Amino acid sequence: MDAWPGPGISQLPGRADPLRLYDTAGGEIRASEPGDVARMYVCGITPYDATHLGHAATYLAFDLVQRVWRDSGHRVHYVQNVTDVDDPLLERAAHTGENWMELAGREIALFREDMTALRVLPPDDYIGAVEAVEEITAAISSLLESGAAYHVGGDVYFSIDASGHFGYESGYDRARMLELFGQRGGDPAHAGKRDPLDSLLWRAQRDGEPFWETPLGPGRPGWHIECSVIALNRLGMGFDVQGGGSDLIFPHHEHSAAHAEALTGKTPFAQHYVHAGMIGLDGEKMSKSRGNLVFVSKLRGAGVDPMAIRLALLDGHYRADREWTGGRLPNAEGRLDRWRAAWRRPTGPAAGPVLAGVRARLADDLDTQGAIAVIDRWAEASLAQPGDDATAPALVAATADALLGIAP
Ligand code: 5CA
Ligand code: ZN
Repeated sequence: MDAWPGPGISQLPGRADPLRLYDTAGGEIRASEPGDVARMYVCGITPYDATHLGHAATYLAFDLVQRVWRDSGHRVHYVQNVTDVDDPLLERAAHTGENWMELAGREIALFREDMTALRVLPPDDYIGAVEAVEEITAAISSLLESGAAYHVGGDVYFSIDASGHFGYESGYDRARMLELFGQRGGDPAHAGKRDPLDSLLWRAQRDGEPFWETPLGPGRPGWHIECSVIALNRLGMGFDVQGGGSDLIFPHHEHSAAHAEALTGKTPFAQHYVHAGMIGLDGEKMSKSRGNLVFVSKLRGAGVDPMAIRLALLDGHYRADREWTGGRLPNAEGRLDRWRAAWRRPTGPAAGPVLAGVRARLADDLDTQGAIAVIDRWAEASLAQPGDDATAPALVAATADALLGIAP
């Protein structure tokens, strides 16, 4: 399906430092080492409600990954899915009486608008589960043939023993896995499974649910195999970054990796598993099921500058769970005003150290707060005592544009 239009990116002199990122599987910050083309997969939305600030924060983190890679001279192949058929979407549609495809279509359109307004670089391949049913069923057939998958009635399950590496991505112990599996869409107590942690690959047709006629029979794909196959078929094994929020560490990314590893006999699925922290409101994770949401589209509708939303979300480390509080937006608006006032001045203090400083901070596991502080110091100095460098305001504005995605 179509993604959204990409914002232009200012060209900067010189090159970024190599990007170092925290890898959940390794439990450490390590350099990403892409080839000419850096390859990234980021899990997309389940389109049953509008984009909230938690989603936005997660997509912004991976937007910065792409910006830093590009600044260090890589081309980027970026793939994102849309979980446009799955239980939460169907449940919401059943609840409101809306057709599930119409609901998904509307929310995807709104997501595109939000991403465009926030100047998030679009994926090269934006793929709905619905579009990928054929490639997913082919993969499931192959898992059945190799014995990595088995039938429970008409459904098909993945055996966690099949990849030989199950558990390395999250590093969680079995008790924690069981707990999270039950909370996050799994069915640990389902009768007939070989292991409670085995996950659904294919759900045979049920009354009132959408289905596809396939070689596996009528039914629809499970969740983890969707991301596994969409990523694998476009990026190949061993791609550079698999991304999403920390609520996807287990079971989603563990199973996606295990599926692909069982399919190909190769490991790892991704070089880095990168996870953004959860944005909370009033002490709880912002989530569609809890209903404690602040929507990007609502803020935009109220006339908030999307660049202030962006800056507010970047003013916190991407990996930290953090609260959205009332002060964040006014704070970001004030900062944006100061930056823009300094960019409008004919001269400013030298910008070279600002570019180097922002690059260094972002290369260090996306230290956006550090990067923002570098620009803050320059803007404050400029507003107090403009200096005499006539190229500086434009270069600092270009730095903020290219690396932080903030439009001048
Ligand atoms: N469609 C699946 C992924 S394949 C899914 O998780 N969709 S989602 O709409 O629920 O979430 C989209 C992305 O936003 C995921 O990466 C998820 O981890 C992230 N996310 C959800 N809630 C929050 C939150 N409160 N804070 C930060 N990120 C969040
Ligand atoms: Zn996913």
